[in-house]
Amino acid sequence: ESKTQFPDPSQVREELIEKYPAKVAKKRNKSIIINDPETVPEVQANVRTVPGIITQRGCSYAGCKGVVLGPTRDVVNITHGPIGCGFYSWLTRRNQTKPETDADANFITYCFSTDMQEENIVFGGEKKLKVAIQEAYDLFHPKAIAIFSTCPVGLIGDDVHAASREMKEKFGDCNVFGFSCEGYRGVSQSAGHHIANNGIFKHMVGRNNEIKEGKFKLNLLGEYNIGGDAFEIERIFNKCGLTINSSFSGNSTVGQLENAHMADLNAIMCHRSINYMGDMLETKYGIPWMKINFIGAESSAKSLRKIAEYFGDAELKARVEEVIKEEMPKVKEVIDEILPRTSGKTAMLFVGGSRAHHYQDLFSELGMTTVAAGYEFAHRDDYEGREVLPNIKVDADSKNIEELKIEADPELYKPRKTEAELEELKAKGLEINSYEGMMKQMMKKSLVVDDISHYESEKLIEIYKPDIFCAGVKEKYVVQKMGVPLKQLHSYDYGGPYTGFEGAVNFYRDIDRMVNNPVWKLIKAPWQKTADSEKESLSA
Ligand code: CFM
Repeated sequence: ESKTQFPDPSQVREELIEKYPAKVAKKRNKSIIINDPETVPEVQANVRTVPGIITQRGCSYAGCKGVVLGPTRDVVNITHGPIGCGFYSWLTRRNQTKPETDADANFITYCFSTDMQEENIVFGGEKKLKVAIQEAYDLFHPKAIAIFSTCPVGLIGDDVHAASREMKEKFGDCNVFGFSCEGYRGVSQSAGHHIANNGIFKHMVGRNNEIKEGKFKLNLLGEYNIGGDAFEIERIFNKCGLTINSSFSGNSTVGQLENAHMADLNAIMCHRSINYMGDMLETKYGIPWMKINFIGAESSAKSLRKIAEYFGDAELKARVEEVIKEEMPKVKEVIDEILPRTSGKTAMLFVGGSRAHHYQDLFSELGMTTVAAGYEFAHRDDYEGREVLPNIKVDADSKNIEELKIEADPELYKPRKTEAELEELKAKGLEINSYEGMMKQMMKKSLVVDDISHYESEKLIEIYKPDIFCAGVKEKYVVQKMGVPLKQLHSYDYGGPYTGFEGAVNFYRDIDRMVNNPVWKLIKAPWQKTADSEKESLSA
């Protein structure tokens, strides 16, 4: 059945915060926003979760080691800490990689950790760390070894940077560097992204000046190849004649990251996790960045056109149009089949720092409405837009450039476009060095909730009874016991890819199977049980 009447959002907000103590209610009120795409309201984001609230968030270590560095296959990533952090970040993100030859290094399937014991906590763990680095070097002779600090490392004061420097000097042919990404830093995994970006920029980018073949070279930023997403983008790029110079960091190699400064454009998928890299590459080397989105068939077509417009080459533009024409019919065919069954249904998306936005495109292609959405750890610019909407303050850590003392490199700085050319592209509606954000694209009066709590998600489900809820594995089974299917947008529930044209088809089919599965109607949600027992007691 199609839903056209939605609950009154201000009443919903009241209900969500009514059980909280006054101080908590006041704070949460600033993160629960009624959307207006015309004049996007301010959202409180990237602030500390109130202790005691069950949040969906992860930690700084997860953002640094798991998210940004994790997908690079030929770097040995050593977790310095007790074994749990290493173990639980061992391939659980489903980031895939494809070595070009059998001889190419691939350490992704390994889990490296110093496995700190009580003794190391009491007497210090640096010695054990250096032994671990030596062991990794002797066994694998990798191009690079990265060290990731877990919470106790910061508490006891092990200097992972000094240990890394010492070992790097000793080896001579292996780049060793550390990250102070203790889980408690910042308020979420977002701090870890920032730390990772700074470290990669400092220790890797610019070490390899190789000029790759290809007329249109771009870096794919913020695409991590979850469920093979980057493979589908690569397939499409190859057809169009676009070359991925380096990928941050799905299906990437050390060599690629070191070569990032040789591209002509940074195409950013996930702005939240990698915007720092975009800014730094622009400042130091003159490479502009552009927001793209390959989640959704229409969005993929739009993104390809944006990229072609940026390069401004007639042949490329023609080829892009050909590819779109070739790819769209199979997408259209599936949409035509599925749309009558999905149209009018509703979705809620609470995930990460970019997918809660991007996946709305796929749902709207299925004729479904997003009634509420929010990020776990994004910043205001991911909601409200960055540099495109008037009167909205940018909080995209532009300070970062000054703090790291990043200036144009006199040898390698080469503006890829003149100021006039950039202005011209902007006039054509291309988002150059800017991002519109989630709210501009969401329905008026939809709810936007930052860092949603477990309690709030249950309440929202009770009030809206959405046809599908999108979050992660921690939420999945609780939500499904309420009679609502949950699609994992982090791991894709073992599915994917969901990018590009073939990915869109995969997603349509998966969602059709979920929202039209009769099994959900056989489950009684808690509120249905109460309603029934009340009815019974009334009639008794
Ligand atoms: Fe970017 Fe990501 Fe996301 Fe993210 Fe993540 Fe992820 Fe995510 Mo999970 S980098 S912000 S820290 S798109 S791991 S691949 S799915 S929360 S929405």
